Amino acid sequence: MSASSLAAPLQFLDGRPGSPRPGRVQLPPKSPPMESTPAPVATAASAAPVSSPRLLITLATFNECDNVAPLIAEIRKFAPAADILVIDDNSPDGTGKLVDALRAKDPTIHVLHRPGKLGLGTATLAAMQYAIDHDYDLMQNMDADFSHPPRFLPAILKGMATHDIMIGSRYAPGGGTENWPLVRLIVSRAVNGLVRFFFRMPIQDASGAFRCYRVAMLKTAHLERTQSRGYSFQQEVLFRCHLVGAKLGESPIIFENRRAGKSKVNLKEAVRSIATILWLGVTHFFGVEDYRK
Ligand SMILES: Nc1nc2c(ncn2[C@@H]2O[C@H](COP(=O)(O)OP(=O)(O)O)[C@@H](O)[C@H]2O)c(=O)[nH]1
Ligand SMILES: [Mg+2]
Repeated sequence: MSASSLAAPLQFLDGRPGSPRPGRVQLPPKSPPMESTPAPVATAASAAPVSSPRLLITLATFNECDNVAPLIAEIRKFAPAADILVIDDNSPDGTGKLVDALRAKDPTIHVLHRPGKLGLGTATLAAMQYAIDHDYDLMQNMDADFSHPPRFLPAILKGMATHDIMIGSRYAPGGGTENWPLVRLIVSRAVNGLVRFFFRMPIQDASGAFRCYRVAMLKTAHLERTQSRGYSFQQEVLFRCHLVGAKLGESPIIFENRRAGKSKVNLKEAVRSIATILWLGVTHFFGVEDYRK
C-alpha cells in the first residue's frame, strides 16, 4: 500500500504541510522495556531493522497556548533530533499563531492548521498521514498538556527497536496516574478491560495517546476505514494495527495532570467513544463485521 493510497480517504483532514526535515534519531541498543505477545501475522515492518530512524513527534492542540512552547522545549531535552508537528484546530486562544511564531525561528517545527475543532482522532489521523507523506520512520504522539511527560520518551523509543507500536502505559508495572478521581480510574480501567476482552489485544493500556508508531506499519493498517473521530480513536487504531500483525509493546509512564488550561473531554464525547468501542468490539467478537476487509 503506498502512502498516497491513504491520501484520498483522509482529504477531510485539512492541513498545510511543511517541508520534511531530516529528524534522525539514534535508537539505543535492542532491549524491549516490556514483553509483548506475538501478533497473529508477521509484518514486514516488524522485521525491518531501524538504526537511525527519522522521528516525528506529533502534538494535537486545542487551546494549549500556555503549554505548547514549554512542552516543545522539554521534548527537545529528550529527543533533540526529532521534528515536531502540531495539529491545531484553529484554537480560539491563539495556539496556532504561537506555533507559527515558533516555526519562524525553528524550521524543524511544523504546523497543520485545520479550520475548527474536528476531534482528537482525526487530528491524530492527519498526523499519521503527514508522517507517511513526509517519509518519517517513527511517529511519536503526545498530548500537548504535559500529561505525557517527555522524560519517558527515551524508554518508549528504545522499545521501537523490537516493536511496531510502543505504548506509554499507565497500567504496565511501574506506571500510574497522578491524583485521578476514583470514578475516572474506574471508567478507564473498565474501558481497557472491555478492549482486552473484545479485541484480544495483549496490552494493559489501550486508551492512552502517548504512543510511538512505526510508519511503515501504519501504511498497512487500513486507517482510512477508521470510524472514530474522537477519543475512541486510540482503541480503534490499535485494534486495526493489531489486525495487520503489529507487534505491540508497553513502557510504563506516570500520567500527570495537565499543567494549564482545561480538558476537552465532555460527557457526550465520552459516551460516544464508549459506544464506538462497544460497536466495534461486539461486531468483531461475534463475527458480524470482518474488520480485516
Ligand atoms: N487538534 C485537536 N486537538 C484536540 C482536540 N481535542 C483535544 N485535543 C488535544 O488532545 C490532547 C488531549 O486532550 P485533553 O483535553 O487534555 O484530554 P484528556 O487528557 O483526556 O483530559 C490535548 O493536547 C488537547 O489539546 C481536537 O478536537 N482537535
Ligand atoms: Mg489532557
